[in-house]
Amino acid sequence: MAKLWFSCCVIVLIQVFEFAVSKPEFTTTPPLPILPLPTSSQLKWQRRELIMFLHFGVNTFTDSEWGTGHENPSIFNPTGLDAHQWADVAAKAGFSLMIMTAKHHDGFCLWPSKYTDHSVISSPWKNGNGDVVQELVDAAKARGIDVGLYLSPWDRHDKRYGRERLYNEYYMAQLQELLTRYGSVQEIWFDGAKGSNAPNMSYYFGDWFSMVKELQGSINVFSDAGPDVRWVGDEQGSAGTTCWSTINRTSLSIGNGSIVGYLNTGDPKGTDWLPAECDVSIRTGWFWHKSEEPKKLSKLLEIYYNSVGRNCVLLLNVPPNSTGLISDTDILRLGEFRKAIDTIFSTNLAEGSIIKASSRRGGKTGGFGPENVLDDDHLWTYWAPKDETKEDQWIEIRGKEEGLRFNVVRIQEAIGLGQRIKQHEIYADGNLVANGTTIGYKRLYRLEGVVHARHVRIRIKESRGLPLISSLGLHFDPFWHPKGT
Ligand code: FUL
Repeated sequence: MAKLWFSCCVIVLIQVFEFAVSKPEFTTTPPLPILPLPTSSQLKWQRRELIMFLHFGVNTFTDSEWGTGHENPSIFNPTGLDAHQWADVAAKAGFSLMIMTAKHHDGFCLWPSKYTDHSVISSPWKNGNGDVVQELVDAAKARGIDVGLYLSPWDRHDKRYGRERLYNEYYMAQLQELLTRYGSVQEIWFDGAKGSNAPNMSYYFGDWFSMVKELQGSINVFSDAGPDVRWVGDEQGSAGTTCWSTINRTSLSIGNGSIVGYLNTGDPKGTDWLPAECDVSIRTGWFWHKSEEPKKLSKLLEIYYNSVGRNCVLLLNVPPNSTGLISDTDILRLGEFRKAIDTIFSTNLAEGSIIKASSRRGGKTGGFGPENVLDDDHLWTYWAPKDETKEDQWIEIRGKEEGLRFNVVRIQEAIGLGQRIKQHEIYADGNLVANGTTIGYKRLYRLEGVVHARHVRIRIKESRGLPLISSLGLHFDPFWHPKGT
């Protein structure tokens, strides 16, 4: 009996011991977010980096930028229109979304709207049976590209313009057509532009935005003031060197020239997540003109660094010509542009290096170590220092024997938990090579020359809460020749 009692005790002890040993270990939790945060649609938008804009309409046939509204629809006849060519060009250049001017300021509609005859219906193209929006949607779908639409609020043709309620009803009726007939629409573009002598009337933005959200759950609404994506404040494709995705929407209004500086930089104290989109044309004009050529590759790259490299998305306009095709010169230039971006960024010269940091949240097993900045996840795995923020915070890439040779530095923040970094410096072997303010989703620096160093240190000098770095890259840009080199 005593023997049995002893065996039972031993078994119980073993079980208790086993439980104690195999007790599940809990890992360190992520830090609290710093509000405001992006919505999932805004995050998806940010990761696109490149969006294609297509300005197309009666202006394509009249060699003008702002149509008068008196154009005869008979001039619209793009006999060789092939939206599959557009989508092909977009896919090859790496655009995941195409936004087309369904109606520009001239009021001519590229789809057969029920509410006006100033549209493709009255044109000779496909004997009035064509629908450019449908063609775009079908071609984009076939290439796995998303679609966005631009519907100009300012309408120089329609007689209802200036009669406030009537025009707002007309505009909303067209919005309903566009957002119910063509499947999923991922972005809608509300342009604040309006001629100085246009009739004075209010647009019912509150009604428009509510209806858009009702009809398309995952859409991003662009305007000077959002609500999902803001204008960057210029048409050169250049964000501020400081560029917050946060801003105060209450300080914004649509079509107000005095806020362009604020739009360009955003606001670290902003209570709204409203990232900036940089719209610029590959040519001088937005519409196709026979006399114009695409910008040089070096200019396009400069635009890329000043937009995508400053926490924004680049909306690059590539206008179809009067045949209805994207011109060969533009296709060639886009091909060069894509190739250059791939050449620069497909190799991370920091790969294989040892990464050190001032501290790490949760210690060695916490899951927030600096090695996270070299994986493929640029959002949800990141380096986080430990909670006490008093000491100097840095992360360092230590190259192998042969050292690191680069002229571009890429830094990305884990923006899913808010935009945080306010000031930072980059050192190569102890020498300052670049410094700046915001980082956001992606910050790119082209350096003054090629740097050859054993270590590269990013020092975070100021941030809202803990800085969280999701990715670091050292790259070589063979196309970059700074002045004087
Ligand atoms: C401006 C318009 O007036 C231009 O024609 C173009 O559409 C550009 C994207 O926005 O405000």
